[in-house]
Amino acid sequence: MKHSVGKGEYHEPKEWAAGTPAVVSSLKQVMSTAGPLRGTKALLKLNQKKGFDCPSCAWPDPDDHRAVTEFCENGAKAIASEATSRKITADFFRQNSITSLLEESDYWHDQQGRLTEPMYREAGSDYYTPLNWNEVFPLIAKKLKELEDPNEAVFYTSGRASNEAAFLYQLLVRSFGTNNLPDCSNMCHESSGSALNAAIGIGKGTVSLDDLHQADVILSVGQNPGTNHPRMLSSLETCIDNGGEVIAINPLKEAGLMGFAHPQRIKGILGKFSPLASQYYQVNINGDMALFRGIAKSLLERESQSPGKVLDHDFIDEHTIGFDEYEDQCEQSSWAEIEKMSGIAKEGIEKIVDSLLKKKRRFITCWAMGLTQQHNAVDTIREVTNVHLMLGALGREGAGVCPVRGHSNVQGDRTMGIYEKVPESFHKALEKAYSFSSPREHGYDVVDSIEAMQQGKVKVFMALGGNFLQAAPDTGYTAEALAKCDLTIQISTKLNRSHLMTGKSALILPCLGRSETDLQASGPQSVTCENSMGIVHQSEGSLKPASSELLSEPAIICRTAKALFGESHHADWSSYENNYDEIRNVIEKVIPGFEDFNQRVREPGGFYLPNDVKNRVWKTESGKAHFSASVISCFKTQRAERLVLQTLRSHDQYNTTVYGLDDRYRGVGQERMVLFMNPDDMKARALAPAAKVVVTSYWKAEERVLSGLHAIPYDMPRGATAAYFPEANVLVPIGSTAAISNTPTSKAIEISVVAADLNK
Ligand SMILES: Nc1nc2c(c(=O)[nH]1)N[C@H]1C(S)=C(S)[C@@H](COP(=O)(O)OP(=O)(O)OC[C@H]3O[C@@H](n4cnc5c(=O)[nH]c(N)nc54)[C@H](O)[C@@H]3O)O[C@H]1N2
Ligand SMILES: Nc1nc2c(c(=O)[nH]1)N[C@H]1C(S)=C(S)[C@@H](COP(=O)(O)OP(=O)(O)OC[C@H]3O[C@@H](n4cnc5c(=O)[nH]c(N)nc54)[C@H](O)[C@@H]3O)O[C@H]1N2
Ligand SMILES: [Mo]
Repeated sequence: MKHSVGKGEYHEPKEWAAGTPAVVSSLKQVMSTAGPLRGTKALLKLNQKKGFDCPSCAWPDPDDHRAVTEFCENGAKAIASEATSRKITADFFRQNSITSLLEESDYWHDQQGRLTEPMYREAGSDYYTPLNWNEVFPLIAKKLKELEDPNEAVFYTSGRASNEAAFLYQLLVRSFGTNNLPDCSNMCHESSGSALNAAIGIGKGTVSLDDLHQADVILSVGQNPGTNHPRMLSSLETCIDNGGEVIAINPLKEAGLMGFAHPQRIKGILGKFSPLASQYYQVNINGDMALFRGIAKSLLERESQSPGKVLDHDFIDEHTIGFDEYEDQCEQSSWAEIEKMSGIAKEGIEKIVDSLLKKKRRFITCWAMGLTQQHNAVDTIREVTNVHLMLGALGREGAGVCPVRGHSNVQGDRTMGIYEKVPESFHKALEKAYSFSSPREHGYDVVDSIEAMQQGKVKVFMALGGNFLQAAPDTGYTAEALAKCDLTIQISTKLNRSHLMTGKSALILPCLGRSETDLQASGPQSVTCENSMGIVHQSEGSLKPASSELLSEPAIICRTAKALFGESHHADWSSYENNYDEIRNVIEKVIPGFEDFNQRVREPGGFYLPNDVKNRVWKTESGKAHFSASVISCFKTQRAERLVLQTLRSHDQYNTTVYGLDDRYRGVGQERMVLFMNPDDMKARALAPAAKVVVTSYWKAEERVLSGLHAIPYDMPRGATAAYFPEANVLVPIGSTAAISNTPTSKAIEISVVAADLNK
């Protein structure tokens, strides 16, 4: 049954993902935006061994085979958005003032097409006017040179930048004298990096696709793969075909975790789906640490009943420290507390443990933003790791931890040194390759950058991709912060709100996308990326660039550097711009694991970076893996009657880029201003289905308000609510960040909800 909500409608959510509807939806999008010729050409090159890397998610390609259609619905949509035949020219900016563009939606912005020429907003003007590239770089250099201190500039990166662009960018920034290199990771998997580095000595996942296929159990926790990593569904299906089991832990029943119709198999095309998760636990928001503590407690109880038979004592003795403290901590956590925090009964937790112990104890935990964007995210991920350590489920076939990355090269950007606090070894290696002294003072992350801008400490803000304003928490506060900068510079492919809420003056520098031919003095260039599983591979675009004015990201960085540092500098920027092999030659010198980079990356499929955990080598201070003995916690509202809001992605968006207004799997069409609520929570507030509501968020003594959302009933735990990112970002308090990682807590915000007519 369909019901209206706002300008759209909602109905029962779906119980399986992909299949023919996914193919139809993606083809429709590609044909209507990129057109049949450009669109088909793009799709045929997507994720092929001699093609370009999908700019959507970081899920790996199969090692052994590539189907002609090695893409998913959402990859196709990402390509359609990039390869669109629509264009934004100088005329567009002549006709539309910045104020008028701000009135339009994010969806409308994306629909306008590709940016095609550099544009400048002079201080005091409400319009962008064209600026020749020859004037762009001296202008940036002048502004940077005028700063009293290099730390007055901030250089943001979004995770689509290639390894080559990222390496050059951090070299430019460190040569200039600062570590102010915030990135989207600060809002994304920073908590995973912080937790895993401390626990096992590497901030990345430890498994390959083969491991997922061999696992007895895959736990999918706090992620929505049907929308955000659709190609992961075929790995889940393969695991099940091989006799494995998938267990889902998520407050929402996500279609892509319940069933999958493989769009490349006859069965799937006919709409027959395979069930995926055999157990589904609708955990409370942020109840995961308690749930994993419950798993650990059950393992310990079973061990005491059958000593020596449950835990992997050899592994614990040889490879770990801190087990005794952890055991004590587990004893102190009561079942009552565990059940209350997680919202899952002991019987459910026991059932998970039965599955973990059933076969060879090969299990993999996959997670994404449901775990990382929480106050206790680092503790939670350490708790997950504790369970792996108890069963020795790390560094062996079919077992390990798998933070499922977001942006297609967000992991690679970190490997390349996009990090506000790179380790000393990185600075030393950089100094060995170039005669300069790399600055050691830690830089600002995303939240620190916003605070520094608010305090007037930042004069120039440059962004290599992304949409800082809409991605960051507390939209109003971030907008004010950006407005305090003298100059904001956005290197972008598509128009977004960060081009419109700017510093006093602003530059838009349009660049090539992944799918386009990148022609430099030495010929066509390829770049490289690292996926979620540490495989470095090549990506070469082949579409005609959207405009002859576009420069590549490496070219923009090299020309900025030349204007800033002059021709004689410790780095040979011209050679890097002319031939990206030269960039790879220096990456090889600076970053471990890239030996014979140019040669190895040209082999089909690329190469794996070394991952010591796979060999049970722990690069921690002690040389062992570390248990973490924290008191269990769960986000609690200050007032009992308040609710917890998580902000999440719909099916028709890529982060802040809104491709369409539907969220097909959750049954919502043509309306994004919705608030998913438990039906009883709606009744308790006398909210009729689709009622217009006013939401207030609370942080310490601060309040933030968003009106215009419509509440709809949804199957989720009492007390939990959900709304879409980025519309709901105005409610995410700037001060509310995860301990240690400083990641905004976009999945746990205290709110109250009242009917809009009551609020008058
Ligand atoms: N098509 C598409 N693909 C994408 C993206 C996109 O926007 N569109 N974004 C990319 C990026 S950068 C990233 S980081 C990833 C994001 O991938 P996800 O992390 O899957 O993205 P979210 O929509 O934030 O979904 C969070 C999931 O966590 C669940 N969740 C929320 N709170 C909790 C909790 O407390 N516990 C548990 N167990 N679950 C919880 C939500 O119900 C939801 O299913 O996807 C990447 N891929
Ligand atoms: N409330 C809330 N906030 C969140 C999240 C959440 O779940 N809830 N998720 C967080 C997460 S996980 C992330 S990763 C961040 C994402 O933060 P960002 O990475 O900053 O945002 P994106 O929306 O991915 O950036 C889209 C823009 O990138 C540009 N772009 C696209 N392709 C290219 C390219 O090839 N080169 C260049 N130079 N530019 C390009 C386009 O202009 C486009 O408008 O948002 C975070 N914010
Ligand atoms: Mo992300």
